[in-house]
Amino acid sequence: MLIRNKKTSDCSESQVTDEFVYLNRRQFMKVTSGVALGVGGIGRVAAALQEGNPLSPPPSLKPSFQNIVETAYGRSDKISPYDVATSYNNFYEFGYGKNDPKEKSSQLQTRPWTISVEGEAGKTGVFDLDDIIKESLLEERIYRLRCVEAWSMVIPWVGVSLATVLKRFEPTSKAKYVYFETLHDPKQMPGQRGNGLDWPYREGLRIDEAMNPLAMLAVGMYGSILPNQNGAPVRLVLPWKYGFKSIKSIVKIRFVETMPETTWSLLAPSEYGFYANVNPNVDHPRWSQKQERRLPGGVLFPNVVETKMFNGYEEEVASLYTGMNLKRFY
Ligand SMILES: Nc1nc2c(c(=O)[nH]1)N[C@H]1C(S)=C(S)[C@@H](COP(=O)(O)O)O[C@H]1N2
Ligand SMILES: [Mo]
Repeated sequence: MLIRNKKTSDCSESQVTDEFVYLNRRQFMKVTSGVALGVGGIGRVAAALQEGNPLSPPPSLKPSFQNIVETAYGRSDKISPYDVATSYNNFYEFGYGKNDPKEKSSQLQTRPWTISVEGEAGKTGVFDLDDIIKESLLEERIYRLRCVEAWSMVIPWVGVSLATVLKRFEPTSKAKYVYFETLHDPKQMPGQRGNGLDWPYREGLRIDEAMNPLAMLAVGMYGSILPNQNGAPVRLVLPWKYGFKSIKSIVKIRFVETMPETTWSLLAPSEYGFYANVNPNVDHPRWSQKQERRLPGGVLFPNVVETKMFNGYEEEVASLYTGMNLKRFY
């Protein structure tokens, strides 16, 4: 995603395409000439491919969860390698490069971790994460993650249905939306020290979207705890929406009556809407959303796939948007 830098002129070209070309050139060099390059971004993808798609977290992380309930979600999708999902990230609190989150997030303190629950609900207050999400209720769901930048991955998440958690706070009839906030701590999050986004990172959902069974609060992936770069210790996963809605490292949940302001729609309202449903028929103003690169992929095998309406979850979520003009409410 592009960060608008007010001090320099706006990017003239599609930076998405530029980055694609740039990363693939690096991978091409690696594959064809064997030149030792700094491993990072797609370089890691190539490395993962050569090592035979390691799908598991490193042994040091295992075992971390017992008795995760398997679900039917995504059983037919080919899972992205663990190394790719944990080294090609967007988590701007740790920098704007795809490898920054992995390289700069290792010091993030994820325990104890509290979430402040506020607003239109019967039970509000500050809760410990381990009291909100009981390990005995964890399930695994394999979901496609489609970034607005036109790449995607398939990730086996570990977590619980968002609705189950939200209902326990007893939202009132005034709770029409729910708002989420990421930790704001420039000491731990170097990306928050400079210019960039207007911190803290903020997201929101209509309450019926939040209560849809697909919406998930994840605390793990690949059978193990969430790596910091993927939003430890707890994040949203909303597979029918562009990745930026899936807010990481959540510290606040607020039930509200009116549509909350969200980071990306505040920054560039003509480019990033509140709904941000994956939609191949609504292009981003600067690039097409008809296709996506399913990672890993390279210059020889770019692995481009057609983007599906609601990222292929139409059956589960289309009824949320009946009668809505999805070109207008993008
Ligand atoms: N707090 C926070 N949450 C965030 C982001 C971020 O920069 N900060 N990036 C978003 C974007 S653009 C995407 S695509 C996904 C990426 O999740 P992943 O790195 O686990 O693949 O996280 C989303 N959640
Ligand atoms: Mo994204």
